[in-house]
Amino acid sequence: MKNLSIIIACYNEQDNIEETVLRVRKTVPEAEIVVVDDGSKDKTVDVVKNMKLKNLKLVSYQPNMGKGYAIKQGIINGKEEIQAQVDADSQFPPEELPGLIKPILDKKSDIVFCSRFIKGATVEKGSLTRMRRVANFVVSSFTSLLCGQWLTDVNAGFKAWTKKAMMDIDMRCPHFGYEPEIAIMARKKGYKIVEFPINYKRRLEGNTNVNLWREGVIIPLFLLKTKFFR
Ligand SMILES: Nc1nc2c(ncn2[C@@H]2O[C@H](COP(=O)(O)OP(=O)(O)OP(=O)(O)O)[C@@H](O)[C@H]2O)c(=O)[nH]1
Ligand SMILES: [Mg+2]
Repeated sequence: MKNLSIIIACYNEQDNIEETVLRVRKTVPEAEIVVVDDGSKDKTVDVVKNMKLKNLKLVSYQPNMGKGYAIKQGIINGKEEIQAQVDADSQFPPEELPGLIKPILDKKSDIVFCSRFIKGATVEKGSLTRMRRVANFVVSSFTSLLCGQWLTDVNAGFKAWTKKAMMDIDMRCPHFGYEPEIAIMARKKGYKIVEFPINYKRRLEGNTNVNLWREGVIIPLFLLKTKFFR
């Protein structure tokens, strides 16, 4: 696939980033890969620089700004018309990229969200705590109410879109609320979202960066602002 940019936003992923980049390259050899290092404090940047792969772009800055900000840098720096976002820890297997972008190639949709909770999806044992499942359900339901389309897994880190739609949506959220923001703004602007079932795995190495308490307060407030004041 030529006209494809893969965006990998990462924060402290020195033990995972190389494997994820290589798996992406193997799956979609002709795609551009844009790694956005969001102020990592470990050796993520050195690992990527040492890879010396063709068509691999590194965007790097300090300090850490949040995943939403990083994804936006990936969208702006990715030069191709179709883009996909892949988490750096390969929990969403990069091998499933062709299926993820298919609805866009078939002109059935502008935006694809993967889902761990629809027919055809699987979740590896031990990869999701009960607390995370509940949080996901709450965020997805709240987002669905605000955007008027039933979405089952808004927080999954494996999505595809056209660059045109995303530039129009103009994401402003710097933190983890960027995913519901995309959903709300997409529906406001008339873009279609479809869901794609995924086989979710355990994180390769390292720890989660998600702080449920922090996100639980900030995200709903940001979404209400997005819904009613934009
Ligand atoms: N750019 C950027 N990326 C981040 C930040 N926090 C997390 N990420 C990336 O976002 C992805 C998801 O974050 P994780 O910490 O894996 O969250 P999670 O998958 O819900 O939690 P685990 O199941 O423990 O992996 C990973 O690729 C991270 O590297 C951040 O502050 N900035
Ligand atoms: Mg993860």
